[in-house]
Amino acid sequence: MKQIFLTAACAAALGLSAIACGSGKQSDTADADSVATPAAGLLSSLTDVVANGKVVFGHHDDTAYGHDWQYEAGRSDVLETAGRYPGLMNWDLGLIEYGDSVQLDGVPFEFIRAEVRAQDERGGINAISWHPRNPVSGGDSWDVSAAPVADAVTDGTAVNDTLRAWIGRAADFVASLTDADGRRIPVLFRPWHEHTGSWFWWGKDHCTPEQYKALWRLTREVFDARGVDNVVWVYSPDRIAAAEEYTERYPGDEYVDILGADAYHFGGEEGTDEFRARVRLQLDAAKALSDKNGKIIALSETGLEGLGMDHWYTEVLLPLLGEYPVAYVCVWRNAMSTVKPGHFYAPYKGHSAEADFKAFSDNDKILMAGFVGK
Ligand code: BMA
Repeated sequence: MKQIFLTAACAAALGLSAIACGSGKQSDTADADSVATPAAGLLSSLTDVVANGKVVFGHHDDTAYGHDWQYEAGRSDVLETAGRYPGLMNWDLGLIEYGDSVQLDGVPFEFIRAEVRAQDERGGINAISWHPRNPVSGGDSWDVSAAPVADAVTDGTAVNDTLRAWIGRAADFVASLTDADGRRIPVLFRPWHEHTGSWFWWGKDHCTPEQYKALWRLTREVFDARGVDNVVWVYSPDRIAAAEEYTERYPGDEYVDILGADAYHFGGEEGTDEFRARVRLQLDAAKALSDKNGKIIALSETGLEGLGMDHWYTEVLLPLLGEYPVAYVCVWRNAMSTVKPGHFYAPYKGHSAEADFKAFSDNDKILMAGFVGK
């Protein structure tokens, strides 16, 4: 990943959130106090992507496993169907909070560290999501039997101590992602995602807007106290009933770099119109905020589980990407069929949507690995 030097003014022009850019250390004099962060380099690349009318294609856990394989060096269902690795790979930190060595879907953290570096070396980018466990019930992210956010954001409580420690472990892992020269590799980080739904313990029915915003502030506080400078922060609401819901829990421009949207296609062919409407409602809201604050936007998670439509990529996704200046789009994982049958979002070798996916990835607009620095 190319490194760039920026002044505070440049960083502001790029829309980089204040703290990631080293606020507090900045001055108005360009030479006196230029800042160079890996995060700024990544944001700059993505700003170029948007300016050139392109979109980076991403896939979760791309090289960890696929439809019928796992942990085979160099393998990727996307590579085997599109002919190239995705431009973005997403990795999830679930269970890092416990200090475990393997994340929630069985991927070793050391594997993730190596793959982040490999993806960086091939001219692609990396993103990180996090499904932490419920700090009160001990259940998973989807366990909403206890609502811990109110206590978690209140200093002096046991849950606050726990969450600070958990976020600290996530921050330490992210800070430890380095290239062969020891330089930190920038990543997109998308904490507390899909909070406009109520399926996660940080979701809308389980905390107030103020508490949710405080959760972001707490997260930034812990990362920034450690000097983690390789994070581009992504805000990613899921479904909303009206545009106002997109901003209701927005933590503020100083905490966020990219305005994302998570939106899945449900119900196969029949669900297409509903999916389009949902993506448009969310991206219209992201775009409206972006018009005010200059941040770039993204379709941070999407997909059609099981890919039951052979032309979904060229006929549903690609036209939608053409309607908005999104920097990237990321589809979810291809679980091994023996572990979670039918849970895949990119085709695999021999799947009937293979040719369509290849055409999608070959489209001029779509960026696969190798795009960085070009
Ligand atoms: C969900 C599914 C689960 C997985 C979780 C975290 O969308 O893919 O099987 O455990 O994400 O990666």
